Amino acid sequence: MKRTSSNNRIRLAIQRSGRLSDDSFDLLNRCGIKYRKKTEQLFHHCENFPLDLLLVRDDDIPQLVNQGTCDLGIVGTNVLEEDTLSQRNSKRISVPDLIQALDFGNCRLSIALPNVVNYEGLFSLQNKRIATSYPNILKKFLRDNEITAEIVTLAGSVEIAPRLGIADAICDLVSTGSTLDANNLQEVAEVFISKAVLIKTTSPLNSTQQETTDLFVRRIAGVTHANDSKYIMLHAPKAQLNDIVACLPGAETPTIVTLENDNNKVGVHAVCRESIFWETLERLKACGASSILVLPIEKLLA
Ligand code: PRT
Ligand code: ZN
Repeated sequence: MKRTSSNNRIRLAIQRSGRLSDDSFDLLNRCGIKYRKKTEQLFHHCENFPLDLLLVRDDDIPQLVNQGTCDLGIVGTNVLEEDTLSQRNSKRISVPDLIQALDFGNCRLSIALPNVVNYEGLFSLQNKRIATSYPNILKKFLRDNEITAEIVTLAGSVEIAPRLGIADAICDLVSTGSTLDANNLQEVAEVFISKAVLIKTTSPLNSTQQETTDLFVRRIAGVTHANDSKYIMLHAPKAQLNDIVACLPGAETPTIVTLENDNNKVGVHAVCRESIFWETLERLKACGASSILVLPIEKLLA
């Protein structure tokens, strides 16, 4: 799978099947990239963009990007951090560049104890056995917090380790917390906050590949920012315009338009880069805004 120098296409590694797969494919769709999806195939040629997809296990993605087999990869920062820390241990220093945070894969790596155990702070973990699939992140956390504990490394099903008697605590990924609840575990300490990111190889790309990469990253940034952003339109009394504009969360300079037949009010149109909650709308209304309309944005090219 090593690339040839005449190959001007770029290669992106994504998770074949798992929690990041659907969102990764959805991101490509949102970027307007078309490919023919054949379930059993690990290599996909995109039809309308010089990009090839390699479908792999998420744990392999940092290494594939690191060694230049793939130019780009979509992976959780939990996997990236674990890989980076394990490489430091073996004195390999090349780490892929993290180039764009994505809007999915959010979770946290947390320490959890059986509900029946009394937790009084991190020192409660002293000399305990903690099961995890992230031994290097956990080792660093324990070292930073001056806790001595035994790390039991497991490939999966970490949440049942206390019931099996092979660990006193676990350190595992949590998103809703329902797995911990179902296993009578209490979350006691957050070790690492994770989200999906786009990473790029540090191996040199030729100028065509670099241009394609820049274009791809711009598209991803466009749809990712668009997802967070909203377009807001409202009518504002001229006297309250400054107060109303100040209420708009993360807004760039708004467009002010005149209203026919109403000299006392103007129309305000703005892109808001942050979530617009009901509280914001209520505050705008209290400032005198009316006809408030909030619209989703599909694409955004700054
Ligand atoms: O086969 P492959 O190696 O590719 O996949 P995998 O089984 O190693 O990983 P997978 O598909 O489970 O997760 C891929 C990535 O998704 C992770 O590395 C994280 O970056 C991200 N992610 C986000 C999660 C979760 N949320 C998550 N909740 N990964 C795993 N979980 C698991 C967790 O381990 C626990 O078992 O979900 C359970 C907890 O979920 P809640 O909602 O009950 O709290
Ligand atoms: Zn994995």
